[in-house]
Amino acid sequence: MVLTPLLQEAVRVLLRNWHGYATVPSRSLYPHQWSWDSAFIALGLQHISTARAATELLSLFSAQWADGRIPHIAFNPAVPDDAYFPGPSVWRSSAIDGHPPIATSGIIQPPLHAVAVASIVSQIGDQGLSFAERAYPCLVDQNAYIRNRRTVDGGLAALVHPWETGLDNSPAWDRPLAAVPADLTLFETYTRRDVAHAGAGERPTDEDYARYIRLMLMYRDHGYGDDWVRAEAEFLVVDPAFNALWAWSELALADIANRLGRDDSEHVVEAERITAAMVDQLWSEDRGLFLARDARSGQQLPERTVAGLIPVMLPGLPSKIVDLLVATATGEAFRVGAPDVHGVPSFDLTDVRHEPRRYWRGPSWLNTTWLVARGLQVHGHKELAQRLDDDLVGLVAKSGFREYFHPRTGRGHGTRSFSWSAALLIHVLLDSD
Ligand code: 2M8
Repeated sequence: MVLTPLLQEAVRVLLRNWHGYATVPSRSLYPHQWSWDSAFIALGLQHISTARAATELLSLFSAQWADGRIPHIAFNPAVPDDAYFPGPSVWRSSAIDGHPPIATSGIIQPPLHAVAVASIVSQIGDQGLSFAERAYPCLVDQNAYIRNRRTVDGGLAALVHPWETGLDNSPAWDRPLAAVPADLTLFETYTRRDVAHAGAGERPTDEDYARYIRLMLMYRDHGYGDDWVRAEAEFLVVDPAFNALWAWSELALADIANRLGRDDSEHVVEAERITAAMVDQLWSEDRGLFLARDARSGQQLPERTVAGLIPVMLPGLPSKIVDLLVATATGEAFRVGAPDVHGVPSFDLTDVRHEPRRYWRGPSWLNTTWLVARGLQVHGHKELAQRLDDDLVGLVAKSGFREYFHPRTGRGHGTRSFSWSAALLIHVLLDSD
């Protein structure tokens, strides 16, 4: 296969960020293994080496807790404790019964891993079955943890920390976070490391960080207990993107079960159940997309964010909802497909809080752009999906493998040589599905 210079550079980014058994999102800003990053990374890695893509995911699964949770960070023991904040000495996972052999965080991230495993298994064919046999029980336990330990009334999963959503400082979390005290004296004890690697104007604020640290310390000090957190946490939200990815992962599990000659029916039923609950509880006809919900107050959170478009990937959605989602995606809030907008902006372009350079408050990210594109494809909107794939390639061609991009100018922001930007470029250009 002849690789274009852009593909060659993407491969180089992934090779440089590989640390022996997994890939760091970025050598400087994120020097450990992150959960949902590894799923995106494996989708790209499989085109370079299916064995390496399988190793990426199996490494993460070796950090799974006895209760089934796959932690959002698996720390690399070779990296100094203070290279990333909060590091292993702050999370203290080794104090927990059933902790894995390496240090980890104690929260989770969106469960995209079954989708990555199913993709790799279909690429390898029958020789992939031994990988599928190893991965399947880990994935089943991951989803059982979400269902048994994280659902709230109505049966959808609730998240206990903005980091669990993956869209950390999304404006959708502003209201629920307002109930969490921001104690800036924390920074007399702790030092943020992120702002040494990316501009402070492109990262969450100190107030946000103080709240993030308070929430993690409280969960930690209650033994990462889910009965406590669902009853007492200061932050508890139901996120449409997380729940959609959970349903999608059940569909991927059905696919894997089929290949392994097992009964797939419980996965199919679970995907249908989650989809129906989302339509019932998170769909907003008025706003034309899915909205997050504050599980403590029961209030819908009105912000239009990319997380509300991501459920378009669910094949079981009523066609009227799909039509409205497409109208919202192409309308004034996101302007998908317009000549002067690149990718899917993470937040409503018309909202006064839109910040085109600040992290999850406006920039276009390649992972969420890719997810929306896949959803559009599922429902036959091939041209729009292709336009987003072209945007993804165009953003990298113009600005490099940046973490996120200004939605109007296409300029790159955040860290450089970012792994999922490289992996998804490879996947979009080389995937034959
Ligand atoms: C960002 O989140 C981490 C905390 O998990 C951070 O800001 O330090 C988010 O973009 C998240 O979605 C991503 O998984 C992580 C690593 O790329 O970085």
